[in-house]
Amino acid sequence: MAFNKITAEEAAAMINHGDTLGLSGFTAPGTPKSITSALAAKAEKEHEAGREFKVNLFTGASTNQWTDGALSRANAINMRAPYQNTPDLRSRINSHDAHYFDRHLSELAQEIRYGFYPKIKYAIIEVADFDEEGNLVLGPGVGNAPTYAAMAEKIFIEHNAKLPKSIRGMHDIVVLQDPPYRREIPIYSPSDRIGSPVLKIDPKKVVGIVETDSYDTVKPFTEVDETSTKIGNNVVNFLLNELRVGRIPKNFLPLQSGVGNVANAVLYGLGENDEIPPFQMYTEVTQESVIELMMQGKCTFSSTSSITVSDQMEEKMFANMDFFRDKILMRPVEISNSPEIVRRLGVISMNTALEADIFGGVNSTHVLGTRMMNGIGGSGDFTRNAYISIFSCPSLTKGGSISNIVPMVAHADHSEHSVDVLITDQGIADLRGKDPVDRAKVIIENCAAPEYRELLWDYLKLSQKGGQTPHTLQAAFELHVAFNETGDMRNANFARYVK
Ligand code: 0RQ
Repeated sequence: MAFNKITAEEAAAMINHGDTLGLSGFTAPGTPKSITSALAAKAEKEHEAGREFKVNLFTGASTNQWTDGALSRANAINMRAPYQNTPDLRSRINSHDAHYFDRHLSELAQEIRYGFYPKIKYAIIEVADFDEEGNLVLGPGVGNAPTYAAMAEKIFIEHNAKLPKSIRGMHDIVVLQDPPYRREIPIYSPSDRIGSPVLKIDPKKVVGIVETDSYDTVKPFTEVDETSTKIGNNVVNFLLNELRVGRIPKNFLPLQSGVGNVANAVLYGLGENDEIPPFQMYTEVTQESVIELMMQGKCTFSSTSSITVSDQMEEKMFANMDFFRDKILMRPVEISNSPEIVRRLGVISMNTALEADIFGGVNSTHVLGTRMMNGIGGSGDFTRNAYISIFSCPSLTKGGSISNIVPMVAHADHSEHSVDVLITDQGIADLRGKDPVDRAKVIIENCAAPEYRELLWDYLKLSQKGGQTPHTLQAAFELHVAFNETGDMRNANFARYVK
């Protein structure tokens, strides 16, 4: 059965207002590039003609400029899950044009199968290769592609000429059985394979295949700044100490790492340290620093849902697939982020907070408590189940007018029950085994910036009669209120609450 070759515009013409789309990929890699931009152009025309046009969009995580970027500029997104990081979509979400629900990444696929959300009309799957029996070789990002392909009424394929056929063998594709038939996931080491190298789809569902030819345009890596280097060094020192005293086994444990500057600084720091043995990753995103550590022999394996690297690095990797084929396995996000596996393997999680409170609560998502930044992503999947869960962030933001250590987080993503260690450029707060007041003392002393320590001590003193977790509720957001009113948290004043 030969698939119909169609243009992106022909595909977009078939998609109607109100349809629900499920896209392959995880971050930019593996995400379709052409049908979504044609759809954005169609939406703009529909809007000019005075007609409503929006689609529901389900992905693996964040996407690319041709998807969240183009569709949100065209105001063509209605429902959106589970994660995003695009400025245009962020504005649409915060102005309620797009209805975003921010989910733990490991959970969305099963919830789609459970029937919690609208039915997927079209899956759009990017491939490196395919045959007409419906065996698809995915690109450098999987996300929820297997579930979307299985649940969708119809499928569009985007065949990207930039992707080498030799990527075949780097995927481990499986769709879990749902309760009451779910069994254990038989992964006992990051490199264990449990599925197929190809995504098998029903060829009868394929409406058409669109040819594309583009890298993922992930921003090239920027130099690690001074604050990130300090945070990175503190994380490395913490892990080294755990290793020395035997709380981390001698051959180390698999690592999960968030993305961005701090994550890169940590990974480079681990790479440079001779006392840290070569390690494996069980993570959701494999970024540039990990690839470099692989080439140096310091990272020996990465289980992931995507390879998120710059175009230059993609080109280098694609020319060298034989080297990487036995070092990376890309999985659906319900496996890469599976709580069961994270707990079993003893994964050490390392994620970034926007702000943390003096008791160990973490806000990963909402700037000053109300404006969505990106989403919880996989941070909860890993944090809640980690062997040791680490959160890090700079102690200060916006030139010191914001302290990232506050009395009470203005939005709670990770509670103190899940956060083991908090690390900033100032130092390390090991929260394990400490009651709330002792956590507060170590966080204020070791993690807050010096210019905020007095204020935070003032808050703790003010609240000392306030129960096991001593808060003064009317003053808990004094720092946030001071920022909103004066543009600087340093103008907070707890004296006015003293009776
Ligand atoms: O604002 O863009 O205006 O400069 O927030 O902050 O310091 O650039 O931090 O890029 O490392 O992102 C938590 C958002 C950190 C990210 C978060 C302002 C700051 C800046 C961004 P500007 P930075 P990073 C793996 C795991 C959740 C998902 C996750 C994230 C902007 O790590 O999305 O962990 N995490 N996934 O100025 C007000 C504060 C602030 C603040 C920073 N306290 N108050 N603004 N900012 N702190 C990946 C996946 O799941 C796919």
